[in-house]
Amino acid sequence: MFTNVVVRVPGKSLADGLSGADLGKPNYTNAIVQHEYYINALTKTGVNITVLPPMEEFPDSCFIEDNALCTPKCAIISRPGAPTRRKEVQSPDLRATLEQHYDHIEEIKAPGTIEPGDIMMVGDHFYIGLSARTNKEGAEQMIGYLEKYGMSGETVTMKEMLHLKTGVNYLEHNNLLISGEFKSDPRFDKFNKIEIPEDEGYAANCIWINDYVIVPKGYPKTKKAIEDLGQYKVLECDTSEYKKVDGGLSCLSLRF
Ligand code: CIR
Repeated sequence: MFTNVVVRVPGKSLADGLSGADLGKPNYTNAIVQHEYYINALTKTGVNITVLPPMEEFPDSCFIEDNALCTPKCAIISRPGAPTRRKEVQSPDLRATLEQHYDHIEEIKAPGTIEPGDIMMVGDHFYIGLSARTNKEGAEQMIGYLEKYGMSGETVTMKEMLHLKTGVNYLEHNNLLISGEFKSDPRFDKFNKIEIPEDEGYAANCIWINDYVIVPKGYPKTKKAIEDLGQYKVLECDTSEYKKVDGGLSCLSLRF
């Protein structure tokens, strides 16, 4: 059960966000409309939403998921691996917002790097992808903090995807959306795996919030597969402007 969500409105600089996609630059006006729609969808799930203002100096700062891991027991401020994103986490409004909700706030320190897009929560266990953004030192520090508060973590080797949750996302009830390189990883065999077809790979990044699942708009096979599980209320959200800078539904919020 999540009670809180934090989002950050994109700035006009979103057009300069990091991107490995070949889809052109995001349109700011459309991005704002899609962001408002995202907030509306979140509102339907019954959570309290904190909306933080844009930070023009950081083009990728609307992808606030990468700024902190918010667990039921503590928050851990990250240290992004992308140099242009490293100082996002120093914004006073991020810390102030976390302090409103948490007695315990920890921080990842150099030389560790970690972006929580690489972290998937399954109960009190956390899978941490070792990606181009998250290094072993960052993952080890994170696991140390998780263990300090009675939780656990393990690392997942990755080769292709930007973040772990680019390709694998837990929808509670033992259901796991899984795509690409993770399909053959035996560590995920214990889950009810919903394999995302290659042509809908982007839709592996859906979010579960209180038995709602938000699915990116335009991926009918994935939407149907989730609806067919019969366990969720499914909402669609258009994130096409964010896709242009490698962002998806989970990246756009902290949920706790
Ligand atoms: C980046 O490359 O950092 C951003 N353009 C996209 C971040 C996506 N975040 C996420 O998957 N958690």
